[in-house]
Amino acid sequence: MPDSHEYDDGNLLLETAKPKVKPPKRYQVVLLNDDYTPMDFVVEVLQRFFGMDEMKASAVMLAVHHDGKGVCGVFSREVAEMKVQQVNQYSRQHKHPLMCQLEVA
Ligand code: TYC
Repeated sequence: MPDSHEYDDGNLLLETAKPKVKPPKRYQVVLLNDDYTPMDFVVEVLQRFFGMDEMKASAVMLAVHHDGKGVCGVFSREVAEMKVQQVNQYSRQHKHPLMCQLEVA
């Protein structure tokens, strides 16, 4: 049996190609409020892991304190997962219940 391409009648068939790559999803790293983690510790976490200066970190910490949760940053999945793990591990090491989680942006 010959290959099907040998039956090619020479007509060019043009189809609209579907885009092969979608833009990568972005992931929000979200900090949750709790009643026990000291405010200073949250500010330190935001500076250490998210590169915020003290003013920005204080503003984000207070927003989380008042609203229940808040976005620390938006990253690729790999980077967001790493930040969540680092923040949660750092908080456990310091015996604070501070929780950080990942959400699709
Ligand atoms: N609510 C905490 C307190 O009053 C402070 C706090 C802010 C804790 C933000 C967690 O993600 C947080 N000490």
